[in-house]
Amino acid sequence: MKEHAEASPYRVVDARFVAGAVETEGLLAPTLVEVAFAGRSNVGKSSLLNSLMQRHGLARTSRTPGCTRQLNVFEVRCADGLATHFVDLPGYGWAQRSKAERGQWQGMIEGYLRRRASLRAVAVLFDVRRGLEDEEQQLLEFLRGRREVSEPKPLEVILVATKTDKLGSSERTLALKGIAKDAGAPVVGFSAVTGEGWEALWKRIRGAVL
Ligand SMILES: Nc1nc2c(ncn2[C@@H]2O[C@H](COP(=O)(O)OP(=O)(O)OP(=O)(O)O)[C@@H](O)[C@H]2O)c(=O)[nH]1
Ligand SMILES: [Mg+2]
Repeated sequence: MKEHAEASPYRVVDARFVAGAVETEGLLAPTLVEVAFAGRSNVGKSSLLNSLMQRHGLARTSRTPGCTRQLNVFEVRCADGLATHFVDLPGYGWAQRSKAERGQWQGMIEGYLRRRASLRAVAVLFDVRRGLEDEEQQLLEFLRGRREVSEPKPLEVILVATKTDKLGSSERTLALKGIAKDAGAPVVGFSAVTGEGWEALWKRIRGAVL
């Protein structure tokens, strides 16, 4: 466990797997507000979740893209009483997937993002070395449409550049600045290896769910 996390008021006191579903209809009725984590396959969604929740191996990770094939819901509780659901979404853009499977993914994810009333924020993850590509732009466009119909609070979209440990510090700073400028929005740099961005991301999440 990371020292910074141990000392933080955001310290996670309980994190558990609640349920998995292959379609939105299979999900339990929401009992807590939710934050979903989306991004292409292999970008590091499940690793980031384990890091945020301070639990190794709770969300399954793999070097092989396409590891997470269903919506996985986790319940997280912090020392100060904050409770939320985190939803690990299957990754998109997995080249080996058939067209039918891609269509299925899109239907499932879009259905979830469109209809889930308890959804307060979506973290859109992308590799810091790639930035925002077509798929991310499409997802952001879709979320902008969804934002407008959210009540009572607009849906928060949190841009997260993952695997920042793969770049040297000056390259990393430049890349993050460039992406934020292009996106016209702040970007959280995150590394599941070093823990960089842990507190910054929790802050954004708490701002959306509280
Ligand atoms: N260096 C580095 N590697 C990472 C980081 N995060 C994830 N990885 C690696 O990237 C690979 C994919 O990570 P996952 O967390 O399984 O990715 P995912 O986005 O959940 O993938 P799918 O479930 O297939 O959509 C694994 O080999 C991880 O160890 C990071 O911050 N730094
Ligand atoms: Mg995964």
